Amino acid sequence: DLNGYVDAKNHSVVIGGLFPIHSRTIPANESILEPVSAKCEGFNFRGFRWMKTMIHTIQEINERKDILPKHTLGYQIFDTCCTVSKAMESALVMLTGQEENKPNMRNSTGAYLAGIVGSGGSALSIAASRVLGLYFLPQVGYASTCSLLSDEFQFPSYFRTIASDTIQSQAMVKLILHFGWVWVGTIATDDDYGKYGVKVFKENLESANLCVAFSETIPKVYSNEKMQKAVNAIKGSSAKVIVLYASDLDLSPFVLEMVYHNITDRTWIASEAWITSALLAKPEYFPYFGGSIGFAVPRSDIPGLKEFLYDVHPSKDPNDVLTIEFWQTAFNCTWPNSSVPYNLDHRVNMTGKEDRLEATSDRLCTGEERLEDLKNTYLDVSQLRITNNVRQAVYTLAYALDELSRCEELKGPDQFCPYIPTFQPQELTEYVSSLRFTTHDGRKVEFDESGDIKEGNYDILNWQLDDNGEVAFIKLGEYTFKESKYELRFKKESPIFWNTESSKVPYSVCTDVCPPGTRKGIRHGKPICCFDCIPCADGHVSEKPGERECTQCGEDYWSNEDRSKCVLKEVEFLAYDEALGFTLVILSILGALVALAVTVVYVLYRRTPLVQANDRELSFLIQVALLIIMLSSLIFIGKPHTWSCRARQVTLALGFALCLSSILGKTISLFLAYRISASKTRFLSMRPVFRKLIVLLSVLVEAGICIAYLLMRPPRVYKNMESQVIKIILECNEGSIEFLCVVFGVDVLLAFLCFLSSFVARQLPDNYYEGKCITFGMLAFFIIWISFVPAYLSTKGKFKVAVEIFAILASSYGLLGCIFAPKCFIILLRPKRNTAETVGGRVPTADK
Ligand code: TCR
Repeated sequence: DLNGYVDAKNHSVVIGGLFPIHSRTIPANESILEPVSAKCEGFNFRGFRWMKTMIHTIQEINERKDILPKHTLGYQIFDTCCTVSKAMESALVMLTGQEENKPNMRNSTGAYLAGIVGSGGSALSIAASRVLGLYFLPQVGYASTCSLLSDEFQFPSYFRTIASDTIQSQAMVKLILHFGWVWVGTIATDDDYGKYGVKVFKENLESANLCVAFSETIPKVYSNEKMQKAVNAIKGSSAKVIVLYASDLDLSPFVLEMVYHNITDRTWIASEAWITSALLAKPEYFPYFGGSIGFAVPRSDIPGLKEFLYDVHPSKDPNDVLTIEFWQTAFNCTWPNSSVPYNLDHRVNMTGKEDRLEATSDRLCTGEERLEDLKNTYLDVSQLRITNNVRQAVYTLAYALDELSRCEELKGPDQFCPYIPTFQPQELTEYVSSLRFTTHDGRKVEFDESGDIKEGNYDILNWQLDDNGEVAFIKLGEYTFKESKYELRFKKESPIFWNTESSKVPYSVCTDVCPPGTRKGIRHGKPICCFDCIPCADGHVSEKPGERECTQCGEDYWSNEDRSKCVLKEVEFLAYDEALGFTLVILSILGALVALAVTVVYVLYRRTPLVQANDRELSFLIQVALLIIMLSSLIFIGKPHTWSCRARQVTLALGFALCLSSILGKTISLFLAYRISASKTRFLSMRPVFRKLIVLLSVLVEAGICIAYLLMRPPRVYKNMESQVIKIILECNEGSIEFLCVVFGVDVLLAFLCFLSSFVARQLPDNYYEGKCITFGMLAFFIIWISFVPAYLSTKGKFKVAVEIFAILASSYGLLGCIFAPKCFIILLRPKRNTAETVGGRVPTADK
């Protein structure tokens, strides 16, 4: 009791066909004990068209003189009702020739079964192919895309004129990458097509580092509980892009569910099975599914098919139950005297109740109904996609048979050649696997070792509303595959309709891309697309959005405020043009001028007793030394260079050495004078040459040490990065602290001697209080340099140098002030006191 068509009379070879002409079987009544073939319901216009196309193609082949000229093909077609059991049953019937339980490849009419076209859904093909594969009976699928069918060991004689879902799933991932989506949900029907399709899709998605937000199945048999699970997943997820792997027939309840829950603002990535489905592409569903994007088998035009399809009328054959049912369903009427029930529906609907539209339509069909007025999927030849695959599948078997029949022509009569109709099925399978032909529209058909089509392409379609308010499938581009080359190409000019509030490309992410300056932080137990954005640490940056790690800035660089860029560290030194530097420059120049002024005064009054007293030359030397010291502080200011680093300490040390040794020259003579005045001996008196010798000696020693210092461990410029992270402090590295101590040690020693000798001689009564002044000056000098040490050690950066300059200036001002200020005062303002008398007195100044 199988629905179907047979035209096998007078034909030596027959091609079997399996088509989903009904959508489902009617649940069996349990009281029946005897196994009977299930009845079907839900007339499927698309499947009916496919089947008609097969018949049309066979007729076309029979008419052609170039294919199988000596044979005519017959066909035997069964309705699978989209059910595995029906498909199995049909396959067995074809194999066994109905009643026999042993295959004889002969059908009931005695014609030889060459191969089978079909069947629709993957699950059915898989089931049928497991049986047919036992006998290597060639089976050519036109719509089954499950990746499992590529397995040549499980399905050795299965071929298909449609690409495997592996390719489609890859294409989907490419599409997702193209639009920059990261977070994608998947919904699949609970069958081989949906589950394997999503499996391959997920694998590809994950290897592209994208994530699956949720993965749900929609039940084949309506179950509210399972459906709600899927709906909740969609509602609760931030994924706005959802891949929907399902056949259109299984999708209707899901679509209604979307409408019921008013779930809009989602972009659906359609699988090939529903992207061009007339069942779903209705304007009333457009708010929910508009903007869907998917891959479709390329469209084709089949010459003569339209006329053939229109040539259908129930009055032609009263036994043709399918045509009668088609007519009844299409025109919503009952054909007179027919046993075909009208439009039954035993499905459990969404409310959970079984609603039987048992009643046949009251209206009787007249036979006058016009197909031209009908808007029906069956007659719509504008979207011949799978239909074209059916045609190619039939042609595949026909061409293979043709080559088989020509075997003798090709190989010569001596070779072993199979003959129609006595060939073995595996022989035809061989021919199919090496077959190669070009279709009427110029496409190449060739199978690879797993039986899949070798090259081809998909159309990328987008659901848009046309001017008539109908859903149109707008071609956005193509996805071509050939051997291992896959390419996604978009047409430039075609605008895409997006079903989003903004009508812009939807945004589907788990968490937003991390802005520059932050890095991705893993959330434990969450997919890699969900992360926290953690700000980079100081000195680390991330320049581009979405960076995984912050990179450390180079040595001379530091992060900017947003941590989005490395910027050159600020270079710090005591510059001339900043306030502090400038003040110090002024002070030192002023000091130098004062020293000069003193010299000028001394030169002008060089003949006065005061200047002459206690060695004029030494006074000049002191003034020169102070001048040098004052000016040497200038070397400390400004950007340090190697030369300035080397010059600064040495100049200072020499300056001090000169200054202090000259002072020492003076104080020693004072000291001696004091001793003399105390002991009344002139013995210890010192000649002026000796004093100068002291100076020379000290300066020479100091200079020697300095030269050794410069030669052995010279100071150099040093970029100090440790003391402050965001700044580079340019400073002078002293080279060797030991040397520096020695260098200044000499100065300290001199200073100490000066102090001691002047301290002893401070009581010496002279009118100009030379001893007291020097003692005082040396005290100031010591205080300044002693307090310098902690101040210097506790400051940082450029202020260190400033402290040093302060000490230098203060100490030299101190000396200048203490030693020369009182004298200049007398010279300039109290000239009366500047007389030999007063000077002379009891003071036996040892000079001259
Ligand atoms: N492969 C599906 C069935 C299917 C289909 C279709 C059914 C495909 N394309 C178009 C109806 C209309 C792709 C399967 O199950 O393998």
